Amino acid sequence: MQNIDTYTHVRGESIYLDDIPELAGTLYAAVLGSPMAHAQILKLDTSLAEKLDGVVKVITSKDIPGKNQIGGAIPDELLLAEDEVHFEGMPVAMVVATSAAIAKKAVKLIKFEGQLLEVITDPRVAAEKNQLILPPRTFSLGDVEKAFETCEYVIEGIAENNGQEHLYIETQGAYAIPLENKKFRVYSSTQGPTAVQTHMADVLGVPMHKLEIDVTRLGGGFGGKEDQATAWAIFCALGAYLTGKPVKYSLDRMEDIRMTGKRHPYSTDYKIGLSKDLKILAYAATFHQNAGAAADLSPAVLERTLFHATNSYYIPNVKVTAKSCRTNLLPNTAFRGFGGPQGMFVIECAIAKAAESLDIEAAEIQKRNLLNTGDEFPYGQKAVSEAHECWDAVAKEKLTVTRNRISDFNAQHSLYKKGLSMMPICFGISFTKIPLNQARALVHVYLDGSVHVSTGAIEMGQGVNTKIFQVAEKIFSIQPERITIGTTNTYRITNTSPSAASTTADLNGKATEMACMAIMNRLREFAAFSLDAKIEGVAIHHEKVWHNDKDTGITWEALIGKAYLARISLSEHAHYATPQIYFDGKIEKGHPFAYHVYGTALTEVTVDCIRGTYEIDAVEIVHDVGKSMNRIVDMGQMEGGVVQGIGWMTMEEIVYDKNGKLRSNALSTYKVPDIYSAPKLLNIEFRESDKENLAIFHSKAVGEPPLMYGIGAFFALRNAIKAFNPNSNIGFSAPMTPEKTLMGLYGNKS
Ligand code: LUZ
Ligand code: MOS
Repeated sequence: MQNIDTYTHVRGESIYLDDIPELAGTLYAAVLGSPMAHAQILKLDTSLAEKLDGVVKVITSKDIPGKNQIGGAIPDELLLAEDEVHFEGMPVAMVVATSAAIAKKAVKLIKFEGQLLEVITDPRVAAEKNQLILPPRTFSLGDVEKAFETCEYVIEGIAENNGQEHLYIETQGAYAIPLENKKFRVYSSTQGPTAVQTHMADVLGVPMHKLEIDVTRLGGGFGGKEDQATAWAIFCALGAYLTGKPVKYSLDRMEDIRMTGKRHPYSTDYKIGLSKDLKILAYAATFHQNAGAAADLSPAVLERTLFHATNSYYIPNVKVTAKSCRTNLLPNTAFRGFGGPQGMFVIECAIAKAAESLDIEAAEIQKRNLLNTGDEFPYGQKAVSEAHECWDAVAKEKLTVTRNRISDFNAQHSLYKKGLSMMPICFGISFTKIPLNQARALVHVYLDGSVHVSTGAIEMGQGVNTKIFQVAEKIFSIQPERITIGTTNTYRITNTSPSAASTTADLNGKATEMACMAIMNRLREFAAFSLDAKIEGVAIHHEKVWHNDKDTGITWEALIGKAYLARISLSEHAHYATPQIYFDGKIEKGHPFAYHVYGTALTEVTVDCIRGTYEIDAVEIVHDVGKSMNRIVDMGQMEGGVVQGIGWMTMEEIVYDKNGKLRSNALSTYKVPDIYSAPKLLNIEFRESDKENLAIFHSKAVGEPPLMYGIGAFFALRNAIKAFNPNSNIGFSAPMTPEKTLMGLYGNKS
């Protein structure tokens, strides 16, 4: 089944925030971001801006009716600066005007003067100064110190990864409409309507029930709108509250890049110990997460780094510690993988370095240490593993052939070199914060037999509404034309978890399944009663009521009509909470994930050894899907994820200067993969399995896991560089840009 949005997408009829018709009298907002990364505010003069024709109001922290606070887990984030600014781009004041152009012009007329304070951009410096968001956390298994003593080989090093700009096609934005009695309806491009509603209630000083947040769909989120859509929605609501007029703010691309957080850069020390037969006996790492200037989701991201620190490997002795370090950069936030990719990158660096020092292929170490079913993760959960199956499927078909072809090629070419890498993945599915693993669905059947489904799921291009649609279609067994998926609305579905953690289809799909089942059970009971038949013999499918497999002549529509007259409820609100999961933070052990997703990618690259440029020739993947409920949607998620991961690992480079100024603040200075830099061949094989799992219709979550295949590109490039210059001094610092590649081709170890 194709994505249910296909028809309106290709016709340009799909509704995004900017497509919502505006009411007469709508005003437009723009925000002044701090020009300094860390400063005491000496002067904030808005008088010139206020005088500009068309400006209705200039708003500062003093105008906030409720609390000036939008922090999530930790209340450390102001909506508008008061005495100090902590990062460049931090909102300082907001203008509301009769046009967006006037609002932007007025922002430039606000005078900001500050006394510069010390700017910290490096997480290690922050850690030395004890600028931590929370105390460090450690996961451990076995006894690493003792285990290192017994290791034949012990290798240490440093790994660094950079951040990543989300670059959702639709920028952040919102549209707030004031209603009667201090009620507001707010359209927001958010992954988390409840986060918007909660913090908006605090800032406006009104209860949550006054706030209706409504979302039709997003033009992408990737985590960037899990927490960080909130501020923009509140700015609009605040403007609406203070002016009594509808207020809209749709950020332009540069505002968005300059004022919103990104993936977390990390700097990590690692140590890995192997036995003579290449078993990894011990692994230790200390992660320094660059959180930026506020906590945002950093503690949760940090936690997932620890959960995925051993990737797809069983290691009996592990000690991994992570520090969330406060710096004067944009507050970093959720991004597809949510700290998992950062953790997995480091263990792959450790394995690659060990392999290089032993003069073997990394794959020799990787394959000997893959998880088996029953192996324990450092956090206590036991694996139900597909790691070997996926690895073997790729290795058997492709590894030897590719390796041989590459060595022939490299022998014949002196100025082009190829490299390959294997990248196994293992990603845990569930919010690591256990209470978030719940969802609700509200299903209505109308008198004509048509169906409306509401859930807490946000459609952001990932196809979740298509999967929810399939659930309703399958349970009711009715024609697709009869079903509509509604907007995500806080008046229909309350207290939603953000659409995140790859869990959206599972959580909201299961709630939908439950609601539809409840209605169907009532209908079946009613049909049996009307037919004076035993319920066991009665079935409803293909728009008909059947008795002992014989058509009774009662159609779906007739059944619904009769059920209504008999006063049977045709609506249901269902609640789903993932069973079996728990986690004890005191001992850092538990069973936090409903299940894991596995897979392996083989990546092949060619480096131009004069220019340092490169091509990704091929990525061959075998991916564990459970039982895919929608191949097209799943394939789309996988292809997008792989390419986004490759971008993070190769060409996307976020650059701040020493003063905390973002230099890569536009698409002229920040490069994401386009069709030319995408892999020439991207081959994804679905590996289906009959094992039980907690996924919706056994179709495993597919949102985040494929991103981590992109890590393989980094190591394939590294191997190509080493093929040209075995003595290269290339480090473990991602992204592997063409500049770094060129330096690596010609820089030698001393
Ligand atoms: N968001 C979140 C996430 O709040 N908790 C998580 O565990 C998570 N994991 C992945 C992506 N977003
Ligand atoms: Mo996400 S990183 O699942 O919002």
